[in-house]
Amino acid sequence: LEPLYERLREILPKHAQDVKEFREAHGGEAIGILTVDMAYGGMRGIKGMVSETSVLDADEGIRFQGHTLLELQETLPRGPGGQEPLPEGALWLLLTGELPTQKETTLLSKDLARRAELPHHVEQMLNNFPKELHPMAQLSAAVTALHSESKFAKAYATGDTPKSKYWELTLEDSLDLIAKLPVIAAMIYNNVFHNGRPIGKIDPEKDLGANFANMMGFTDEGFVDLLRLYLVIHADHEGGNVSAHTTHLVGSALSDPYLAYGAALNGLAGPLHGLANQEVLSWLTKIKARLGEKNGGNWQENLNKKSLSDEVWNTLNSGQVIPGYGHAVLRKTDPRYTCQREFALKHMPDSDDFKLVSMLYEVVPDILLKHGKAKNPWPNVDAHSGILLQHYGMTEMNFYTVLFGVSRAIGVLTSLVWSRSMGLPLERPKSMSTPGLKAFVAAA
Ligand code: FAM
Repeated sequence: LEPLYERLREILPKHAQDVKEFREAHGGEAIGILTVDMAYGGMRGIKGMVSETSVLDADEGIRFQGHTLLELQETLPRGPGGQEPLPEGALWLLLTGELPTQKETTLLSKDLARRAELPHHVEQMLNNFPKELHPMAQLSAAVTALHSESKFAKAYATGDTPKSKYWELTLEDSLDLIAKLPVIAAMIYNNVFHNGRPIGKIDPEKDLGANFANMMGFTDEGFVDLLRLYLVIHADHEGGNVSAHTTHLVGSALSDPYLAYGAALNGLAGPLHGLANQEVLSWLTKIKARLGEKNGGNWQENLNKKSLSDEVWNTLNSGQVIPGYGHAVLRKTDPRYTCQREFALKHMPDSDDFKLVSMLYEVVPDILLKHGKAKNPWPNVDAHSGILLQHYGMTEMNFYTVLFGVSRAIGVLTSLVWSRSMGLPLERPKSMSTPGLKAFVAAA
């Protein structure tokens, strides 16, 4: 992987120097105001951290190193026989800021295949977990246990590793982890849902998405391509979301990438973050059951805007959120939703589940606007992903967030490499108590 390292040895130190000069010239300039509501309100709108890999625009959605997802679907190298971009290409782009060639992407695919093997103790641990333990808890435990492999932690412990070497060691661990995640995920999938069926061997000639699909027992080209797309669009969503911010925060203590990402996965497992994709599917399943209740299970016959509106209102009136809708930053339809909708229009236009999701898209935003709480009534990434997986036979919904977890590593770990290259310090914002805030406001 020398060409990638060579490129990064040019790019990252230059960027760190640029940041140094920028801070020297403008370090004291104000970039926003803070209000009492922001302190209580989950820090929404506070520009309080730097993340170089991607930026989220409220209307337009995410850009990876300046490129929209739509552009990336056109420009990133594709897998053999596929139409969707390769996650390895997104990884190269997020790391370097440059679009990779097909050759560079293939180089990365081969390198990741070489790094994929798990240590025996992690395999053993995964095989010993009870099937009832949620797949996300299994994933985060296994990632944390991979700490035994950390090159960063080993080098740091010697006491004579200069700070200038931190980013390379972080990158080594990050590539190892990104390569091992599909293997861990496939083992969890096969153990929990397929009686411990062996995952087979990684094929060094295949890309990450194809190997991942094959290890879980899927060979359909359509599924392989969907998985590639899935792994690209979930990879990064700027720095403030729970999984990215956790990686950044824990990594800022110089905990190695395995410890930092293990922590992030515990945040991704929450229903307001990554677990929403599982929640959407169980919500859709309940809606279908109710629509089919008086109809011998034939829910399709009762599917209309009126019956769906009633279901949406029922959910809201019982005090629950509509999973897959709303966002802390976005104020329009998530382009990650649109990518998946386009995929469905191409590959499964006649699917009943797709009709259901499409009709919800017509119904939910108006209802959320009438309900008057959510600042964003539009769908996010999680509103769509489940039914695509169902279509290809991956029906086990409590596994879905694990796929998100395999993908999210690509963005947040590359961001961690950038952070180490810039020498960003321990993150430690100031917190206040309510009496302290009241006194501050009274004195102002
Ligand atoms: N359904 C019903 N109420 C909603 C809602 C939704 N989909 N989205 C927001 N609200 C409510 C929210 O609960 C809050 O109510 P309270 O004042 O009673 O606490 C109010 O509207 C204002 O919230 P907001 O400012 O619009 O949203 P937040 O920034 O606080 O939260 C989300 C953002 C994503 C947590 C929220 O929209 C939500 O709970 N959505 C459903 C869960 C979901 O889809 N999460 C996945 C997000 C996704 F992009 C990801 O991380 N993978």
